[in-house]
Amino acid sequence: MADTSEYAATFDLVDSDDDQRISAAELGRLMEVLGSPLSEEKAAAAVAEIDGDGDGLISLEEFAQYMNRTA
Ligand SMILES: [Ca+2]
Ligand SMILES: [Ca+2]
Repeated sequence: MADTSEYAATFDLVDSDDDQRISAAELGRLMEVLGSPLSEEKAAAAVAEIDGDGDGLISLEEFAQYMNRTA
């Protein structure tokens, strides 16, 4: 089980509609804010890479696991 508390603040920042899931649209918005906009396809591909259970959305748990993997 990944330590999610470390990533909760970042996750909340990206999750702009507060449904506790990061969608491809929210990820796209984040990258735009960070100055490296993603195409819709790239955002969807990035979500698919992080999405562990295949529901098309990133949960905090999946986000933390991904961050731990890439750290
Ligand atoms: Ca959301
Ligand atoms: Ca998921």
